[in-house]
Amino acid sequence: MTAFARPDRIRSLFAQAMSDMYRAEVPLYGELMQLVAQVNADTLAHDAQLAARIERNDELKRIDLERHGAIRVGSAAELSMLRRLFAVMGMFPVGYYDLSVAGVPVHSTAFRPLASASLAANPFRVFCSLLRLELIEDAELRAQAEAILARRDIFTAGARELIARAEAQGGLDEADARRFVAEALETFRWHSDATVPLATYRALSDAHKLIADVVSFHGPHINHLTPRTLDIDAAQAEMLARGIKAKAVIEGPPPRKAPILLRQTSFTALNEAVNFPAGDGEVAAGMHTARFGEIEQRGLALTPKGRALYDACLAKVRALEGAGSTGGDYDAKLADAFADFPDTLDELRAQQLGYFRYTKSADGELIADPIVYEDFLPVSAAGIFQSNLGGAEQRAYAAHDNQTEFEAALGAKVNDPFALYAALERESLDALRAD
Ligand code: OOG
Ligand code: NI
Repeated sequence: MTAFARPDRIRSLFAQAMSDMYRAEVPLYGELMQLVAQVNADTLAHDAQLAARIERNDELKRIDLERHGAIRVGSAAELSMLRRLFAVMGMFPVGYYDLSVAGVPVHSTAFRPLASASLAANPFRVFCSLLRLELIEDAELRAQAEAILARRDIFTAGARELIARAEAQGGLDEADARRFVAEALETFRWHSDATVPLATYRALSDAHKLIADVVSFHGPHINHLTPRTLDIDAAQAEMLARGIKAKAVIEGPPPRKAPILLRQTSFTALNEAVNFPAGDGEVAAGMHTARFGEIEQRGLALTPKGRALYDACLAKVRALEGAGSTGGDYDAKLADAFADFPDTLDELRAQQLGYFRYTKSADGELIADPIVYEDFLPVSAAGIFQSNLGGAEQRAYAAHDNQTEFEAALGAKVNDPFALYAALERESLDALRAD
């Protein structure tokens, strides 16, 4: 019997293929990658403590690698097939995100590795959103969107075959794994030819730009890839210095001595030429904005208690701002709102606000390192969505979260992120006791 390729390896091959494809399609993204690598090298050169921690936690080799990408799909059939596709690469749904509260008609999960060894091998994950067609008010337009989506197949025949084989055999051999990566990649490719006439695109776009993005194309083009930076303020400044049009503000918590959760910023989506079918083999020229680049800085994963404090602090700023993070003196208000959030690792740990990984140094001293947050933040995600849909795009939806319906579409329950972090912490303690 030939041995199966490890899912971690298939994910690495896939992440590399995605990165190469996206760099070729969106050259500005290649520049962003270089910029981040430079900022990370500078940061590590100036912060010996951080460098030691990163080395200790086995993160050094993968530091400038892509952390995540994002796609948006239109139907339960597409979402559940994606779940099966990602499982081949050791990526499983974690978390439920309701973005309708922030004016984006989708709900989402993130497919990612779960075990610490897998995260260390390759951390790549994909934020995946499902369009909530029920939020299209116009019944006729809703039916039309549904019919258009029902006609497309976003997976190649080869991908479907290899997914079924992986499930039946319990894995793929090396040759099949390579074929699988090539076939899976096709689902994420950009298509400059739309599947709907310009008038339909416009009608969908008027309902919400995101609806047009999901419904009008052959597949769910990857809309961004995101490397991890160790200093997002430096990276943002460098983006602006290079004339890259960065988002007005950084999403997430304010700058801190002890980073928590996730801070993110992006460069504005490209305005790209699209051909719309116009009958008799003719095409009409139009434009679409979908694809952008993003960077993120990750910090301590918070416990439910820490997360509740984070949400309360963020809510204070959003109450002041109305719509949210749009610029002005947002940074000062954000810093104010988080003034009472403990900002040393010792305090965060003493108050049980975050999860830690415990090890012992050579001379027997207990070391508590922050466990890195591997997931997403719904308010930040909505901010990223909005800034890349032309800024003003926002609707008030009366919807509420519907995890049950999302999981029915997915064909599985999503993993609870808190339980995963708690398990990582416990694992480290168990390993210490076993010594
Ligand atoms: C996804 C936006 C969410 C993030 O990093 O929070 C996201 C999208 O625009 O499809 O990627
Ligand atoms: Ni993102």
